[in-house]
Amino acid sequence: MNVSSVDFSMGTEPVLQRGETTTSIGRIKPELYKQKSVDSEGNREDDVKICGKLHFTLQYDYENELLVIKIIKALDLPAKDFTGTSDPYVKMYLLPDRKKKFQTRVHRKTLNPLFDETFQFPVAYDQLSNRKLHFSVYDFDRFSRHDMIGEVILDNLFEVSDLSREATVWKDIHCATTESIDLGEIMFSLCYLPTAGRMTLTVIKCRNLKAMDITGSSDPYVKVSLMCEGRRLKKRKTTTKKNTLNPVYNEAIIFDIPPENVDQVSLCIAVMDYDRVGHNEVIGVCRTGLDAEGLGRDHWNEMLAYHRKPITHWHPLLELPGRATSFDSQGSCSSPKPPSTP
Ligand SMILES: [Ca+2]
Ligand SMILES: [Ca+2]
Repeated sequence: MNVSSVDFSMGTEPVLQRGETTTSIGRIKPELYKQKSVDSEGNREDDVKICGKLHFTLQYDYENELLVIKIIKALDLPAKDFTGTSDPYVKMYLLPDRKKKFQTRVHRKTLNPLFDETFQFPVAYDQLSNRKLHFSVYDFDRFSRHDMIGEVILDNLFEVSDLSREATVWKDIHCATTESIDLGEIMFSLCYLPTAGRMTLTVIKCRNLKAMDITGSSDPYVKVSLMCEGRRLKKRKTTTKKNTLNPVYNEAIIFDIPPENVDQVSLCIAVMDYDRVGHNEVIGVCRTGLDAEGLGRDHWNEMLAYHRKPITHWHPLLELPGRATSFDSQGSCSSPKPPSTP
């Protein structure tokens, strides 16, 4: 298809068609999504499964005001790939700040990776007691979403020592659960009216969004792009909700898409953090359309199968694909073995 010849003649009302919203909201099926915060709060401790161990050291550099973390290795990770192995790497935050993130190189085909990498978080000593160290262990996959294997959270940085000397730490890795989706989730409905050639996406709400600001919160808005063969045809956004990780929108976004074009387009949905100063940043993205993966594709198909009915689902937010690509192209995956350490 020749993209430039497509004329989708988009609707001009970007947000909040009152009638639309009410209809969409009225038809949310509770069985399609679970209120996790309610269901799983009580017995969380008992439910924690262990999937390996993480070995690292901690030390505070008083002179330069840096928390120095050396990730040494992980042991006994679970296999995430068909080959019976995994391609692990570790991501790290010093919560509540999530703008600064470090990650190790990827180690191919091993369940006992030797990382041996050192990272430094700039932080004043008197702030350390307010911060938590968060490690998440991932399995790299070249062609799909990277699976989260598990996580380690160090609530109290002084748990092991006063950090004036290098402290060695071994921690159990807690298996990833739906609670550990680390960028958050978005709920939206899709509804297609073939006779009118109109698609309505209603952004309902988000939950457990990643905090992007030093306050431990974000100022989220949702940007929706109508894509066709890699090109953005149209862009719409919701209002911004200040200082929240669980924003509620209930805002409808309408695209005019003739039935003959519905197979050629997809939607890229990005949850963004608004910043008064500097660039707004992407918290996470998800896609829906025939060429999307998994739930993104299923949701689109469901919309096409049930015309005129708003179909609602929660979607996990993923990292911007560009980041995974750039980190792949650094060559971190090309060597089959980690560099030998003397
Ligand atoms: Ca893998
Ligand atoms: Ca912000």
